[in-house]
Amino acid sequence: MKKKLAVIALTGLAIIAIASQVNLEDSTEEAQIETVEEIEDVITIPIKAARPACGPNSECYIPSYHIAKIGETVSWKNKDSAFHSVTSGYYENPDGLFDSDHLDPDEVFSYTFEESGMYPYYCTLHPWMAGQIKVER
Ligand SMILES: [Cu+2]
Repeated sequence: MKKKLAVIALTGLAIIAIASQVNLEDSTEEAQIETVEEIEDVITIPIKAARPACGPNSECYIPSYHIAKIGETVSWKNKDSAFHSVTSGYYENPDGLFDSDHLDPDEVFSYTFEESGMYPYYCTLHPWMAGQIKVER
């Protein structure tokens, strides 16, 4: 009788173990899909971009170099808890093409590039934040 109970208990544990494993795999897959979509569509201003050594590889816009096609709309999302901007030109030398002004946390700025060329941009609040968009035919 004791043996039978033990077998039942073990079977129960095995089912629970299998069930929880399946759940784990499902949620991991979903998380990966979301991450890939975000990287492809949006340039990210990472957490702590307000500090000089921001982001992995010291990138303050991720990616800091992006190649777009003519007519493509590029979006930037501020994932930091501080204000930032996406302003065309170089620090203290804006060229007037586009300017997000101060982006709140989680706010998105988008700009559509109509001509080929190199487009440098920066953050008006943090001199170390800079990126480039290359627009091709
Ligand atoms: Cu900034």
